[in-house]
This record gives sequence, C-alpha cells and structure tokens, in this order.
Amino acid sequence: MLTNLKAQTLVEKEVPVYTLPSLTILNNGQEIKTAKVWENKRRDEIIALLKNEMYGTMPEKPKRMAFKVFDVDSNALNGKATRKQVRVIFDKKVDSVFMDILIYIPNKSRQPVPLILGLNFAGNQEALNDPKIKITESWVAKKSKGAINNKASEASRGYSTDVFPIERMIDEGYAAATIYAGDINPDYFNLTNAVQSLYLKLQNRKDNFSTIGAWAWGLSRAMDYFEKDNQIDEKRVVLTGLSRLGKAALWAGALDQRFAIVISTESGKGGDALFKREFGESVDRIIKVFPQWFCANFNKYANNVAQMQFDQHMVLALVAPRPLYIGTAQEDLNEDPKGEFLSLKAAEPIYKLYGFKGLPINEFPKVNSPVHNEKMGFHLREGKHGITAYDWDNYFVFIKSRL
Ligand code: GTR
Repeated sequence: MLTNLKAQTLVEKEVPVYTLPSLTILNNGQEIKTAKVWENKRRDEIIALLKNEMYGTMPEKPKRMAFKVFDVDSNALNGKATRKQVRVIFDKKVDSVFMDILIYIPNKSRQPVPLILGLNFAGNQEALNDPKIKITESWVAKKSKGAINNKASEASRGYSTDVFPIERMIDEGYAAATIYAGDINPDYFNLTNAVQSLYLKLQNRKDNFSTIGAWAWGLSRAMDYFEKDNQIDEKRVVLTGLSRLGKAALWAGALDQRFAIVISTESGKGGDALFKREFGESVDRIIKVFPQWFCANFNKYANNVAQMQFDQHMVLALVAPRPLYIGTAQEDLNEDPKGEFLSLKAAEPIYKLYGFKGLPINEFPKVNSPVHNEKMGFHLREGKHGITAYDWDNYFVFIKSRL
C-alpha cells in the first residue's frame, strides 16, 4: 500500500517535463478529424478509461425512483421566491437511501426558469438562514460548523450563504438548487455507506466505486427531478461546484450532457488540474488523505503519473461543445492554478472540432483578468482557496449570454 506521501513542488521552475495523452487519437491509433467521430467513438473510449481507472462506474438511472415534495412555501425570501424541498428516493423499495434537494424559484421570473445547481459541504441548512430548511440527518464532518458527534445542528443555519449565493441568484432571475453531498455518500472511506450499500451489489466489481463518482451520479438524479418539475427549465441548468465538489460537478457535467453549462471553482487535482504537471497536490497525497474519492485502480498511479493514459483535460473535453468556465485563485497553489489553465487549453482541440475558437490567450493570464470566448472562460483571482463575490460576478457575466 501507500507509504510514501510524495511532496510535489510548488516552484514553477521545478516542474518536470510531461506529455499529455492525446484527445484526438483513437485507441486504434487513428487520428479523429470530426466532431461526429469524437461523439461516436473517442468520447466513449475516454469515458471508459476514466471510469475504469479513476472515477469508477455508477449504475444507470434507477428504475424505481420516487420524488417527494415535502415542503413548498411561495413566500420565501420575503416573498421573492418559492422554496421547495424535494426528497429523491433512489429506489422506492429502500426509502432510507435518499438525498434532499433544496430549491428556490424566483417568483418574478417567467417560468420555466433556468437554474443553478451545486452540491454543498455540510447540509442544505447551511445554504441560507431560513428556519424552514430541513437540517440534514446524514453524517457531517467533525469540523463542520456546529457539528455534534458528526451530526449537523441549528448552529450551522446560513453558515455558507457566500459559497452558493441563493438570494443573488434569485435577484438575477435564476432558480437555485443545492444538495448535501453527504446525503448521496458521506465523505469518508467506508464501503457500506448510503448509495454504496444500495448499488455495490449490482456491480461486479466492488473496487470500482468512488465517492466523487457517486456525487456526480447524484447530480444526474437531481436533473431527473428537474425534468419533471414544470417550474424549472431543465434545458438551462448550470452546474457548479467548489473544490472537491467541483471535481464531482465536472465529472457529472462530462458524463451527463443534459447540463447546459459547467462551472468549476478551484477543483484542482482530480477536477480541472493536470496530474501530469507535478505541481501542487500529488496523486499520492490525494489518495492517502481522501481514499474514498477515486476507485481502487487509481491507487496504482501513486508516484507513477507517467503511466497514466489519461488526465484531467479529458474530463474538460467531455464537456464540449457546452460552455465551460474555470475560476481559480492565485494563492491556491495546492490546486495548481496554472495546471487548471493548461488543462482548459489542452481541451481546446475538441471545441475546435465543433468549429469554436480556442481561448484568445496562450499564456497563463494575469491576476483578476478574466478571459472568455464563446464557449470557454477562465479567471485567476487574487487570494486564497474558496469562492468569493468576484468569482460569482464573473460566473453571472459568463452565464448570462450563454444560457
Ligand atoms: C483539499 C484537497 C483538494 C480540494 C480541497 C477541498 O484538501 O487537497 O483536492 O479538493 O481539499 O475540497 O476543499
């Protein structure tokens, strides 16, 4: 097993030379030249590789899901919005395994409304200071605000309104929806948890499960619900995520083409940053500290990134031709901001197959200088790991003309 927690450099000059696996060469060696061949062949090859080596395989859409709307209040946010809470039971016969979606819909906007979706870190109750939001009963990390014996408490209400600014979304005319990632699968290693306990028995390979894969799968189940809610425009759903939840958002957006736009904030290694550019968090560290995030096959790449036949530019390319935005922060070296930019640049060939241009710059941009084209966006803001009003300002600008 892993004993050596390899420290990678945080010094640009020390980054070793690396080569990225090609997006456009098929497994049989042929070069692809059209979006059609990308869609019909190469896309599937890349998905199979990423499932097998990194994110694991999740089951198809369950056949016996149930959606229970357990709360509706058209006078939320001082009358600006309608709050809904929906329990998604993944299998009607096992009602102990579910996730709750918290949704706010602007009352002024014409329906169906576009929606912004994001997982949250410690329960829906953190998203807004609204006493009607159900406090999660799922396991939460000890360090979560107000957690007592790994359970959330009243003290956490409204604790993270800046991370996912629901009221601002409503004011901008979007519906907002959030789900606690830990409802889908708690963020620690235990193969009998939540969704795992339901689905591992359906899979031949118990080692081919990952928590990030499960979270991504849960996001697609939320989309299954949006398709049934006629207040929401399921064709205009923006998928967002910060950090580890950005990793899940990217993987969900890569696989599930129903998501219209994908925005990743500082998702770093295992999200939008290149592993092969050995800067910041290493494979060794990520699998040692977070053994639940990726499937067992991924462990073989500890100290061994040269053997990877894949990297994160592939995940980004799977989002094409849909709009994709990456926001990151100058001091967040663990996530490798430059590696996030280079990964986006490396995904360009697939956008180009669809006839879109690459980003208008080739060099890593200066701080606080967002760059966009029709389909891609990137910014490096000043400051540390996290998400700020500056990030959201830029996301709203990007979304507005592309949704
Ligand atoms: C860090 C981890 C990153 C990132 C982050 C987070 O400790 O190294 O990969 O995902 O956590 O999710 O907050």
